[in-house]
Amino acid sequence: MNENCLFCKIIGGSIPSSKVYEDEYVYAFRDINPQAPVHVLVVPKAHIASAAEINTDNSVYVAKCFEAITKIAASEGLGSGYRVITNCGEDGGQSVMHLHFHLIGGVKLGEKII
Ligand code: DGP
Repeated sequence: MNENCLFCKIIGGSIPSSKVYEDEYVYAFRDINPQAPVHVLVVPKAHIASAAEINTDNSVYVAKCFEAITKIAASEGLGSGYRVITNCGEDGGQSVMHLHFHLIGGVKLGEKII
């Protein structure tokens, strides 16, 4: 928990969110500015600043995020496919410095990422 972190505050409930999924390791909620019919942010409950901070001590949270993504994709009706994105650092377009995975779907996405 980082008291200055927006997503830590959302996980802790002091900032409201539209929760989609929660377990011991993961919290998932709808993006405030959705880019597709389904746009869920999947967030580890541990404060990991970005993908650049993943290591052997915290990688269980990453695995749990992807286990959650499989469940959320099913519950959101994304059986025909979806995209998972993590922005990392300034050049990667990351605006909230707490690791998160964008789960995007509900529409046929283009083949290009950028
Ligand atoms: P990124 O640019 O990859 O760091 O993505 C951050 C995302 O977080 C962005 O798509 C908008 C979303 N976001 C920012 N503030 C809030 C918030 O207060 N609530 C929710 N639900 N989403 C937020």
